[in-house]
Amino acid sequence: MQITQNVIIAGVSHLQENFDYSMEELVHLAAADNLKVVTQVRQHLDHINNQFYFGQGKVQEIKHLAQYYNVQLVIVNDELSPAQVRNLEKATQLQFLDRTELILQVFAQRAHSRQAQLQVAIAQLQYQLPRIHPSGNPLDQQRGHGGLANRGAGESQLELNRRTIRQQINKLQQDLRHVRQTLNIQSNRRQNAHLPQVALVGYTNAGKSTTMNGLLSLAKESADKQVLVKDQLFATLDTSIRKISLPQMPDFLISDTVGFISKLPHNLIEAFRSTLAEAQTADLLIQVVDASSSQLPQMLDTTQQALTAIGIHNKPMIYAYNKADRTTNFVKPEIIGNSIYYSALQTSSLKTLINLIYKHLFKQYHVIKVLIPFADKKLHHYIHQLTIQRQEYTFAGTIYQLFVSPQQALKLQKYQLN
Ligand SMILES: Nc1nc2c(ncn2[C@@H]2O[C@H](COP(=O)(O)OP(=O)(O)OP(=O)(O)O)[C@@H](O)[C@H]2O)c(=O)[nH]1
Ligand SMILES: [Mg+2]
Repeated sequence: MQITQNVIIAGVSHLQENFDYSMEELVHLAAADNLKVVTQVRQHLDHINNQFYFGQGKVQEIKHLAQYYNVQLVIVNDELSPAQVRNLEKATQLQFLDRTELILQVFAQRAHSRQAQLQVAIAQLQYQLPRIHPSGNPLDQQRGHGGLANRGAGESQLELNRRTIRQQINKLQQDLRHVRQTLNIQSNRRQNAHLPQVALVGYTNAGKSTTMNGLLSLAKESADKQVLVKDQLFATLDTSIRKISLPQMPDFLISDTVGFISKLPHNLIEAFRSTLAEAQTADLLIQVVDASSSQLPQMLDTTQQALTAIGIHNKPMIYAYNKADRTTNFVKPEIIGNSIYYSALQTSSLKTLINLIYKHLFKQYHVIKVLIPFADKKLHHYIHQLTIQRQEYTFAGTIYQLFVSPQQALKLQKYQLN
């Protein structure tokens, strides 16, 4: 059973776009970390207070509310400076967690594979590195050096701790490289290196994994190929790659990966760079967006920013506006240019989506007919690696109807019928 701790969330609406939504999102993030929000504190400030982040009066209000609700933990909807955390904790005798740290904790909880665990651990240590302090830091306490009185000794202790953390990061990075070398993902990709690759990307909880599963069931893949779907933030942390094989069409690979969220910690994007590598090498991205969300423009923006941060520019993209069934008047899927309006829970939607994918991936492909003499075994073998739509035996040999790329067509030019 999960243990739930009660918390207060607090935010300053200073120049923060979509403040209300980001506070709502913070409630979900807290829930994802088994924390229950009992009340919210909001403040409008023109300037953030350097010392306390909030104004002094608000700090006292938080302290009193915490007493009233019997709460020990406050989550702040922003990244705080190490000094702000210290000052807030000293002034209130409460514990403060910022949004970045909360996201890191959620990731740490969700990380099941060794790769994800290592990636999160690295991001957490990188986050801690500039934040450790000679007094009151967890490493000091572990070593029994809490609250060093001597300033000189404190500084050297601080350096020692920083060095220890850096060494830990290096060690974890080594382990990570080792884990990646032995990962299935890579061997899967190597085996299928010749296949075109599609990557699902987008905001967390948009329905990427549901879309992946829908496409897999269209391809009649067995249930064990399905990926995890859950109505929670960051259900997926690892990348899964699957092959989609439908009759009479060329195969392609599809990958499902971790989702984005606004103010996703930079360290985390860095740490998850290799998990997101599939998106970098993909021939086509499908950006899944929750069409039923009032925050749609911000979600598109956040995804765009995250893609830019991992160095993805100008990649062909299908905008997949999912959960259309939750919007009014939705009956069937609709394609407008590079966008599809659909529901990942509806078979006709998935068929339309897969056709759109084929149109993008195989736009250079066309249908040809070739006549191959029976005796040419090597050529028959080659043809059977291509997409055969029909075949017919005649006295002169086998006639194949093929769906081929320009290069494949060139190889078969002299066997082509009319
Ligand atoms: N009504 C409706 N619900 C959907 C649709 N697609 C997905 N969902 C639900 O939305 C929730 C999130 O779906 P996921 O597929 O796990 O979303 P995701 O984008 O993979 O999320 P993360 O892995 O957490 O980033 C689940 O409860 C799904 O059942 C849809 O078309 N319509
Ligand atoms: Mg998912």
